[in-house]
Amino acid sequence: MRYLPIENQLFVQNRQRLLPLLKPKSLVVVNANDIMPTNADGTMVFRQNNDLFYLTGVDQEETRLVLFPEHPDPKFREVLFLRETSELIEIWEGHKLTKAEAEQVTGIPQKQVYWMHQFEQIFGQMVFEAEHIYLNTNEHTRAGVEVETRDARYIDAFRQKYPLHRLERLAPLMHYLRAIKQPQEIPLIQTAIDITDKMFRRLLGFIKPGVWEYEIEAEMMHEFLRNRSRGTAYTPIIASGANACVLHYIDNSQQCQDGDVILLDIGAEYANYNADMTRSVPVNGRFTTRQRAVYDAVLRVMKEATQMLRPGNLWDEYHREVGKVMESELIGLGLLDRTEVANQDPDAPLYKKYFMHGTSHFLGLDVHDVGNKYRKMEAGMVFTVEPGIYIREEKLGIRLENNVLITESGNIDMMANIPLEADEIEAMMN
Ligand SMILES: [Mn+2]
Repeated sequence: MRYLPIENQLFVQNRQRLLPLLKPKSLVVVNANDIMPTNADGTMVFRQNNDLFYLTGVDQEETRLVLFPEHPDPKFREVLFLRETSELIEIWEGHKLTKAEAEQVTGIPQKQVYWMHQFEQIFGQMVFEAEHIYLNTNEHTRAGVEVETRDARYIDAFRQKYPLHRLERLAPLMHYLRAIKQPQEIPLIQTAIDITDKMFRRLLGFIKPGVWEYEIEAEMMHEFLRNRSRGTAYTPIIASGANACVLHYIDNSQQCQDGDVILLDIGAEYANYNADMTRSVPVNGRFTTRQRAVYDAVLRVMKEATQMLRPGNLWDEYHREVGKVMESELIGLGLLDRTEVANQDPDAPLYKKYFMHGTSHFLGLDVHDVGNKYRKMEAGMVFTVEPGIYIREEKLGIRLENNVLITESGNIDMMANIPLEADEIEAMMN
């Protein structure tokens, strides 16, 4: 792996934290992701299943974890299955985990690590002792499930073979655990953020009238890759001028014009963890009076929203409160009328014309990380805070986004080091 080794204590603890959430006599099966195809014999870069990674640290395809904490025989309480390597695989694909290495990565004793072709034989000694079988599905609220995952195929195969076992959903338990970041996860997210910081400082010295958005993307990639990152956490948005009003603009194909503001929604990946940053900077190094007014309005909303990310607060209420702050800023900018706002339909507030997305989402192994929005905010949760104002008639879109760790007493801005104030941005560009 490109990233530095992670102490296996994290994965040992994650498995231990799952156990009290299971019903009595439960067995859990978690599968790796597939290597996704492109065309012909082409494949995408492998991306591990985040739940499997969270419970094992194994970053390799064709891996399966089985947990059965109450199995009478201790050697069946944690079992890992790996792809068995061969000379052919060594020559064509390179090194795969040995059992000893798997123990090092996961903390599962190597006598409980098997090759995948032994699965049925070992699993047969486990499954009939279990009452409840927890299997994994993608329960992300925004997932468009078009592809059948390895987990989904496994559920079908399991049902065929063991039709009378009671199936349970693992996903809500994983969402519950993963929402609260463990102390060892914070430095991994922080590393992704620090790499993003380096990248942004580099871009501030590079952006000027005439550069193309894709040239900025190339600079970004250079900085990420030389810092042990696999690359971007998500498809980057590098959107100058009117492009910034297209919320998911990813073409990055236009030339940056003198007088435009460019919106950069870019985050690095590190060790499967993600940063999610947005900055909006003037292409020529100086905001116009109007651009600066909109910039400072977004920044004030961001600062007020950040104050509200604290233990005990509820997601929906938080978003309503941020909406009110945004409303008054939009009135101040002359974009909304005070009387019309007073008479608006509360279910369709007028501010949505200029700020049409949410302010925050969970962040972690997924960029839009798993977590339940009806759960009160708690120490250990990591959120983005990302207000924006998009004025299509002015070809101006400004969004600012930081990543915030909730603590017992409030929160820590994990992006506090990344330039944010307009004066600082301008100084660094000139
Ligand atoms: Mn975001």
